[in-house]
Amino acid sequence: MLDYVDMEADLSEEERLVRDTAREFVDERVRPDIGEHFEEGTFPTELIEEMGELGFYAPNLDHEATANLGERAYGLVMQELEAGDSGVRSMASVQGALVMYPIHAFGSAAQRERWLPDLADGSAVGCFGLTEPDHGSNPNAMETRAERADDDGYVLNGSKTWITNAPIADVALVWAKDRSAEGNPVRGFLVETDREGITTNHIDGKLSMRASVTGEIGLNDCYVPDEAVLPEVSGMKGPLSCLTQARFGIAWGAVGAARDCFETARGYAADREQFGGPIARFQLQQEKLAEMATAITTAQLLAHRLADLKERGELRPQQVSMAKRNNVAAWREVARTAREMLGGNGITTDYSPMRHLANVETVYTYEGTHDIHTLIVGEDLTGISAFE
Ligand code: TGC
Ligand code: FAD
Repeated sequence: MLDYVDMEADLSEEERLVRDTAREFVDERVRPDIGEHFEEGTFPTELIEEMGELGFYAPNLDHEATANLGERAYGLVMQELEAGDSGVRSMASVQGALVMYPIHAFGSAAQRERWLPDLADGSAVGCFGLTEPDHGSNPNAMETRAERADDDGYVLNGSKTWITNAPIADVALVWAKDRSAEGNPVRGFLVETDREGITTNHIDGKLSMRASVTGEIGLNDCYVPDEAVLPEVSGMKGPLSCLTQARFGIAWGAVGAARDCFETARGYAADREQFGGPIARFQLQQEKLAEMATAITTAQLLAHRLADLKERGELRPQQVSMAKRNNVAAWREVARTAREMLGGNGITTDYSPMRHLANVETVYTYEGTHDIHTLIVGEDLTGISAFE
């Protein structure tokens, strides 16, 4: 398995164990059926509780319901899950980084008690509703609104789209503008999906991230009590800090997906014979392998460095943007090259690169598009915002 500069040597015993557990889970439970799920456009829902039992949801949170691992171990789990399929990593990212993290960081004691154990073991599923039909890259312009219903509740109206897990979620973390407070700040609302006034529709026709459930959320006079509001955060800092957690996981996941493409291409090149010998002997093919291995190693180093900074509490969101941007773009290039090295066989679900190549179009777009991360880093470097 590619680890060109021997990062393995720096892993603790616990980190190796966690990485191996996730790798074994992917080999045994994801790889055998994932091509079929991708073709059929279904998510292997039986894995939801299995991943909970293995502690894959928010293992980096300090809580009695979670695995209480460090940031590198968390990254390694995301790396191995995405080597299987982005849909599986997405499931863990949404549940852990986008729903459990904000409940842990900004929730009340009652909210933590109600949701964290069930989300950690996968008996409940969460989703994160930020994007709207007319507001993707600029969620601050959201139209979903919360209005005071009476003295102790809110009524939500609006719609969210492209929401991972929405059709199978038990709880939706909906971000909405609070019309009753000065400046209409964005607040987070934990909405049970069996409440009156909330509907979720399945989005069909995806040609990317097919082994993942995606949907819309409709809010039509949906009443929620005050206890549904995340009390400890107000403003865009709430959703954006969740995105920082998830983007960190994606920076690691990209390494896993790219590595899986590389290993598939390397193995294929050694076996496939043309002109009287393996295609791996051709300099053109070796150059492709060298380029891929270098890009993956660079991405891997960035991910490991991010984990160190995060562990020390020194990680800045802009550094996460740089890593998400670089690592996903590297994976996109690697997936394309690996697919090419497999010739005609490369376009089928018998091999992983084309599936990863289709998936990366989503990952390149969600959690902040490549362009948006360029501008975040650009602002950090110049002090001038391109968004205004
Ligand atoms: P801005 O004025 O820059 O900041 C508002 C406040 O937020 C703070 N902040 C952050 N905090 C933590 N992490 C970050 N990444 C942060 N970015 C900003 C900032 O310090 C400020 O705090 P304060 O205390 O001063 O109020 O915010 P803006 O509204 O102008 O944002 C600009 C921009 C473009 C960077 C932001 O809107 C953005 O990132 N847009 C991209 C949208 C996006 O990523 N959407 C993702 C939707 S969720 C998703 O895709 C899930 S995929 C599921 C899966 O993984 O499967
Ligand atoms: P737009 O914002 O309309 O962008 C269109 C194009 O314009 C892009 O190329 C973009 O880079 C470019 N652009 C936009 N602004 C600028 C600018 N200022 N400068 C230069 N170029 C710019 N969202 C959630 O809230 N929760 C989820 O769980 C979730 N899951 C998703 C799952 C899938 C499969 C997909 C595809 C998306 C998901 N999303 C989710 C939504 C995702 O975050 C958005 O698609 C993403 O933020 C981009 O928004 P948009 O699609 O509206 O594109």
